[in-house]
Amino acid sequence: MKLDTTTIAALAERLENCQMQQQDTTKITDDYPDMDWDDAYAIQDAIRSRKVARGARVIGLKAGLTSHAKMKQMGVTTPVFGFMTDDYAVPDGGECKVSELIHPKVEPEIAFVTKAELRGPGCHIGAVLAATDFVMPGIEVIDSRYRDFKFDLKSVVADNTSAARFVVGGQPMSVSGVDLRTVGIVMEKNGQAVAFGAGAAVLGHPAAAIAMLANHLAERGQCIPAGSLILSGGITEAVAVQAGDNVTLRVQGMGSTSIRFV
Ligand code: 0L1
Ligand code: MG
Repeated sequence: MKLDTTTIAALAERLENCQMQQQDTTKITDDYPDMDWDDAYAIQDAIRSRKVARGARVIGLKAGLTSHAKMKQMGVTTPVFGFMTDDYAVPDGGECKVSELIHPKVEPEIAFVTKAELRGPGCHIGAVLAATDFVMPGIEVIDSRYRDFKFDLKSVVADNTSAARFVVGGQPMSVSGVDLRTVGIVMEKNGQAVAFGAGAAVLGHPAAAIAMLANHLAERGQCIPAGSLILSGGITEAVAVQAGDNVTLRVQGMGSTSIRFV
């Protein structure tokens, strides 16, 4: 690690304050160009501790930048991992207040719910499918705290991978009932299809993103507990939203989930 604990705590406070006060900031690597991956995840962990200390519950995990479309959109090459707390959850069909966010975008995702612990190293798609209780449609609302969504990978990891809100719903499906590579998705904004694709856009198979998360956590002595909700990453580029927009994600065989921006 290149940063001391005081700096890590200060950067966590800076980024979380931006989130809570809907203010953007420049990327933290501008100030700390030598920070490393451990520093970045340590800042994310410090943000998580601040939220938990205030009574928030961690209710989900996420993989981000798992599709070539997203990587190309953001100019990066590696997936990243983050967490979601209970106040990020929007009920299916519910409202998301844009005034609580900086510059939200939506991503169509496949959400996994596990029934058994997943522990790396060596976690693979087969282990993920065996440990999955069901999958369902999920829309992630991302909201980078960085000005104009301009960041590098370490900055975005520190910023908890832009996590802000999410909705899941539709018809939960067993993984034995669906080929997650060929499953089709359509995301609509105000009734118009704005993004469409298939599960294979996520690392060839969305379960690969969950396996990568388990292997990433193993390097840090952690695992994915049974009963976890995990967003596997955007299948397409993220789509900007504003107040008044209605977004629906339809996933083949799994129904739909939706969110309204007010
Ligand atoms: O969930 C995601 O794919 C987003 C990861 C962070 C990058 C971004 O803000 O677009
Ligand atoms: Mg995402």
